[in-house]
Amino acid sequence: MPANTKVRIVVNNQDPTPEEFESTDFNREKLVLPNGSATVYVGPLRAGTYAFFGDFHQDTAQGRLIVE
Ligand SMILES: [Cu+2]
Repeated sequence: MPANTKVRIVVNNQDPTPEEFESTDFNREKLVLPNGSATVYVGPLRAGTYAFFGDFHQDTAQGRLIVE
């Protein structure tokens, strides 16, 4: 995503169990219902790489947000 810009991210949960979209790097936490979606506003952020994860499935649900 672009640096120094506020961005709207839509998180889709494509299975029948709840998940929580979470990042300590950019300080967000939002429940995503089974087969549902949630809107998260992120930024403005400086250029860099920011980690996020699914709090209920941290063994596999890991991602990186690249800001440039
Ligand atoms: Cu959490």
